[in-house]
Amino acid sequence: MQLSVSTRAAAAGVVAVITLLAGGPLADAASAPPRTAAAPDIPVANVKAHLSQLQSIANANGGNRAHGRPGYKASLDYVKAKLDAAGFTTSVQQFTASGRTGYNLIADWPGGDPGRVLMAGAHLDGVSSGPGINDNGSGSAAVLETALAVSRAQLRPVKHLRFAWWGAEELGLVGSRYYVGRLSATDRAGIDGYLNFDMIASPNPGYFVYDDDPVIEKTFKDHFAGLGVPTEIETEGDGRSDHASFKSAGVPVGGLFTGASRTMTTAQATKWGGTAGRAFDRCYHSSCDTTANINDTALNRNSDAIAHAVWALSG
Ligand code: DTR
Ligand code: ZN
Ligand code: ZN
Repeated sequence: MQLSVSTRAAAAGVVAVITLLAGGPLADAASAPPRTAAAPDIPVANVKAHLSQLQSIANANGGNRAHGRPGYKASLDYVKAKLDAAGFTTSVQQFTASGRTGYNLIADWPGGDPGRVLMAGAHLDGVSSGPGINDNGSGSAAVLETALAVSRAQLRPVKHLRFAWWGAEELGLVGSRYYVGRLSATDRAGIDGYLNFDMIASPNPGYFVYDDDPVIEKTFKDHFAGLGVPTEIETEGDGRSDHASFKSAGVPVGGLFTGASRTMTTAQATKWGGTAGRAFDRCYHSSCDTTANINDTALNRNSDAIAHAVWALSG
């Protein structure tokens, strides 16, 4: 049957649509994720499941996950197993602190430019007085779930992605300092940025953004602004978490924080809906830092912000 020109054009359009829907070559081109595809939502239920595992580990190991105690190595083994199963290349770096063996866990996502590394990390140890679920199970679990999301997406960023879980932060940033101290000058220069997440689900949460590097800071601030969540600059003290050693080595750093023992002001409570005059985390470094010491909204928002930054900054 002879078709007119306009009918052929219409038919071609229909074929193209069918091809696209059928996953033909057009679909391949159209469905291939662009390099800067938006980050996926991080299921907060998954993050909370990791926190439950860390709580169980503490319960089974004297109530804590502190450096040099069984609960720390059990925490590391849990995180490592998840990453190995998801296709990461993991390595465990040993060091000694206060006469006890400590461990850093490093997980590399295969691919990307080895000379342009984006890192995201959190300290995995807690204090000896409690299970350390907000400090810092929250950062550890959110970084873990972000790494698993990279695997689920089979992300192929321009930069090489490396995730890290530090030991002995509570003894004085020991594990991260050990890692940075053993980097060659070339490896150090090859780290484009380090993102740190230490206490990101405090029960009376503030939304604080590190202001060390303007590009990283803007990435987080714009993300929260898009959600209508006001943020403040983290001012509780430079050098008080694992980004400090990277910053000292000249690596651009950034991160998120929901507050520790300082009290929330009236202005902050108006801004964030918290409780003025109450500490951001009343269980900071205490036995009550359990899975009950977590604000789910803050955990959810910050987990999604971490994924957004990893996707956006890894190109
Ligand atoms: N040093 C962290 C808690 C902490 C206190 N101030 C800040 C500022 C930025 C990040 C973390 C912190 C700890 O006790 O693990
Ligand atoms: Zn702490
Ligand atoms: Zn901490």
